[in-house]
Amino acid sequence: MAGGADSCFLGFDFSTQQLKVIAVDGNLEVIVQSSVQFDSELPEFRTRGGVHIHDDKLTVTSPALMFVKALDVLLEKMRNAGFDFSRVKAISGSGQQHGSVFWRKGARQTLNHLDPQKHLHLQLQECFALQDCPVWMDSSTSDQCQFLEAAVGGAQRLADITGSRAYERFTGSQIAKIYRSKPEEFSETERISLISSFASSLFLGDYAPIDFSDGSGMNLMDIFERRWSQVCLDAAAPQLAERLGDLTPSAAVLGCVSLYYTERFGFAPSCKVVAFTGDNPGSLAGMRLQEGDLAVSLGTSDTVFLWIRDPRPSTEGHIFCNPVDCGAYMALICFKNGSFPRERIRDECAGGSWERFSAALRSTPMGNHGNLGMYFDVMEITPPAAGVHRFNAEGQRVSWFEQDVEIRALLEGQFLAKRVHAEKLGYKILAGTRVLATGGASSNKDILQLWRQKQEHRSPRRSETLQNLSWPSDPHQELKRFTRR
Ligand code: ADP
Ligand code: XUL
Repeated sequence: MAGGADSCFLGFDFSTQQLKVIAVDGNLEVIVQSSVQFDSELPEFRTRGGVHIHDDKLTVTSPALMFVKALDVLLEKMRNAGFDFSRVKAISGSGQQHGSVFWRKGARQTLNHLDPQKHLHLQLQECFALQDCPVWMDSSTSDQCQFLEAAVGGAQRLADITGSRAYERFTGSQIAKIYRSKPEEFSETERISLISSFASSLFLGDYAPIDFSDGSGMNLMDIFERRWSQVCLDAAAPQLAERLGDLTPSAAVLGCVSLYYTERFGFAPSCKVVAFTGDNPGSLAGMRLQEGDLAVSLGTSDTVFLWIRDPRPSTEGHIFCNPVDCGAYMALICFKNGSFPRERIRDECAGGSWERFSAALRSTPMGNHGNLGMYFDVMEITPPAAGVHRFNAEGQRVSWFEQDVEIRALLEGQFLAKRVHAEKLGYKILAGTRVLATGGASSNKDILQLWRQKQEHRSPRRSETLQNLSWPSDPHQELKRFTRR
């Protein structure tokens, strides 16, 4: 696509807590950034952290219409700030992985004929068979997971096909749950999108295909053949293939923006819509990760991922199709207790201030005098454990730490877990391994200090150098006391 300072490209991120956009020029310089925070800027949806946690504490959803309204608000913010949409050559972006949107029969017609005089959210309010989208934080589908694994011949067999054993948040089990618990809504459903393909559908004015990378997070796709796995589809729900539509490469050009955007905002009719993908695959592409690098994303969730050529799916962690190179893969481990416990402990131990939180990290030594903690505020994914677990230097369980010790224990525990689980999966973290950090908490240099070696930190947002940190001599020993697998 044409480069140069005059061209401009928009990248959107439909994430858990907010909708973000950046505009880059043809030299990849960021020229505009903006965002809409769901909780504070769209209070009518009454979310906390962008989600609704239901009474069972396991079901977690976000309103479909909130994402749509966020796009209305964001584009208007940009227009009011004088952004020239006519310069935009192409749009793409990412979405939180695994979340799903259930479009009601007739929604395609509405998407095809959007009225440029009206807000999107007013036109699409009747378009969803389910008002609330299951999102990646949901862990309510254990029964469906068991059923899916049994249907294909076990957890390892499912991983051999789809790259992962059955996970509660993966879309296949979520669809199976809706099919069984809400049969009317399911039969009213004309198309199921991931959050990413839902976002590209909004720009395209038509249903957009699911891309290979984000499609790998569903337990429904054969990641080696890059097509739906019939045995997995059949285990989830009937006539699923037609409800899911086609799959597409992650960098495919899907078409041009719909008339709605040219007429309402002045986009050029030639502005391309490139497939959206999952936020982690999007980070891999955006960080220009290379083979041998390790990426750590510190967003609402924490993830560790790397580029691999020779995938060996196992019953821990995930293998996704690589969004950049169709012959490659990415391996990923996801930790649900990322930003939320950091924010909780910041509020409890640092008066709500990241600056005081950082000062506590600076004032405590590496290794925290042997004090170690695991903070699973909600049921963790890796490992599947819950609760807060603190141990003193003698390995005895304790019920509290001094505030500064608590802050360091949280961070060291989070990073130890990343390292231990990555090594368990066979990832080699060698002296020369580059560790690249991204996500909201990567703006905090004192958090980045916690990584093990001097590493180059190269995120799209920042370019810093990580300093030394030595780890407790045997992290496996430290962790195996309280991780279940
Ligand atoms: P997501 O894309 O999942 O919505 P982001 O990658 O944008 O999340 O990260 C948002 C998170 O970044 C916030 O929830 C907040 O906890 C964290 N964050 C922002 N600034 C800091 C900071 N200075 N120190 C630590 N964490 C921070
Ligand atoms: C990855 C995962 C999370 C979401 C967060 O498997 O569940 O990282 O993508 O947005």
